[in-house]
Amino acid sequence: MLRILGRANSFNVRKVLWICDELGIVYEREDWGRGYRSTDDPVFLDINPIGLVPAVIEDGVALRESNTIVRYLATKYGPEEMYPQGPVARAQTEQWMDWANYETSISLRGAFLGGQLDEAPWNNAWFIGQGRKDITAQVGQLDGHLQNTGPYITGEHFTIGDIPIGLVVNRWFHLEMDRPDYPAVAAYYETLSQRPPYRAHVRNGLP
Ligand SMILES: N[C@@H](CCC(=O)N[C@@H](CS)C(=O)NCC(=O)O)C(=O)O
Repeated sequence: MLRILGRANSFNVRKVLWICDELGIVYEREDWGRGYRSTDDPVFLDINPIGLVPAVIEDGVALRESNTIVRYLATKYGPEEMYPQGPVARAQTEQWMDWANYETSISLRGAFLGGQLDEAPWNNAWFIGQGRKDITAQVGQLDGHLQNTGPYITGEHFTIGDIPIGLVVNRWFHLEMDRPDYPAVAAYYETLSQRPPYRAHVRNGLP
C-alpha cells in the first residue's frame, strides 16, 4: 500500500492526498513535519534526505517532491485524460505545475508565511510587500488565462495541472490583504469545489 509521510495540513502534502482521492488510491498516512515528528529525524532523512514533506513509499521505492509524486501517481493509476501523453498537451499541463511551484511559491512566502503568519525569515517588510504585489499580479495572469480557457486550467477536463494551482487559489482566497476581484479565478474556485477530494483536502477551511 502507498505510504504517505507528511502532515495533512501541509500545502504540498494536500496535493498528494487530493490526487489519491481523485484516483481512489488507498494509502496510509503518517504525521511528519511541523508540529509532529521532525523531518530532521534520521528515520525521515533516510527516506527523504531533503527533509521536507511530502515523501511517499511504494513497492520499496521512496519518492519526494509533491508535483513529481502527483505525476507519478497519475502516470501509474490515472486515466490519459488526467495526464495527457501527447507532448504538447503534456507540456501545457505541466507548465502550470512548474509555475505554481516556483513563481507563486516565492510570492506566497512573502504574502502568507511572512505577511500573515509572521514567520521568520519571510516576515521582512520588503519581502512581504513584494510577495503581495507579485501574487496579486500572478493571480491576475491566471485570471486572464482562465477567461480564455476554463473551466479547468487546460480547458474542458480536469488534469493534474489543476492540482498545484488549486492549492494556490485556495490560499489566495485566505490571504488577509487587499485582493482585487478576479471573476474567472472565483469561478474556477467554485468549479474545483464541486470535486469532493478538493473539498476534503484543500477547500476545507485551511489556507
Ligand atoms: N518542493 C517541495 C516543497 C516541500 C515543502 O516545502 N514542504 C513543507 C510543508 S508544505 C515542509 O516540509 N515544511 C517543513 C515541515 O513541515 O516540517 C514539494 O513540492 O514537495
